[in-house]
Amino acid sequence: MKGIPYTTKWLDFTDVEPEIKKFGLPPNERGALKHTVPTIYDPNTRRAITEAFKINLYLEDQYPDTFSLLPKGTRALQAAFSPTFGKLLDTMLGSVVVSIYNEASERDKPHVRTTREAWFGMKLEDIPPQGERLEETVKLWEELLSDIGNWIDAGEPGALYLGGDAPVQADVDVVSVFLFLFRTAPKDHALLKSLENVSGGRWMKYLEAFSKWTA
Ligand SMILES: N[C@@H](CCC(=O)N[C@@H](CS)C(=O)NCC(=O)O)C(=O)O
Repeated sequence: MKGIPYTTKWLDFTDVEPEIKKFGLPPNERGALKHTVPTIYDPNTRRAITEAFKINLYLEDQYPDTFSLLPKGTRALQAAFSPTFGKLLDTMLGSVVVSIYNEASERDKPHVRTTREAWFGMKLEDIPPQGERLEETVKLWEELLSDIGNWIDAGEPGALYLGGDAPVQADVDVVSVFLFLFRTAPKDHALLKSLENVSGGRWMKYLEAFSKWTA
């Protein structure tokens, strides 16, 4: 989105920790995992930076003339949005873990199973919500979507994004959760259907607006 040239090195889950450790980075400040992707290495400064938000701050500081996702004056409110992003992600995560496990390489499967079972405190196959738990999940998901939609509407008239007529980091957080869900959830999953149908399909338009970056 910032127009900075980059290449991606894709890693198996099993290789994430040992590969990231090679940069001599300290363990993550947040989350259950010590070393994670995304991590970047910037050959211009010979610096490695890990954790999404820190990477974003680094890129803002290092490349100030590029498109900004954290414009000055929006940072406090974007920080206030962060717990909503966490809830949105947590609400959908349980619905996709089995698909991720199924898609993982044979080499990765034990790692994916062990870490996810430890996080959720249950057997992998029991994690995806069903029945009453699924209904509660959909309700929470729709409440979060409704809050986010109302906040967008409370901005400039006709605004498409939380950032107004251009996306900010909070929008990237939201659309990333949607893409994660689309790419990993079973095609007929209730969360996907609700994303497609609530609020007159506004979230499909939102995804479409991002397609120039996400295609
Ligand atoms: N706090 C980190 C969390 C990143 C994270 O959880 N990354 C996951 C993939 S999205 C990961 O590297 N997982 C490796 C694993 O599951 O072993 C951040 O904000 O970047």
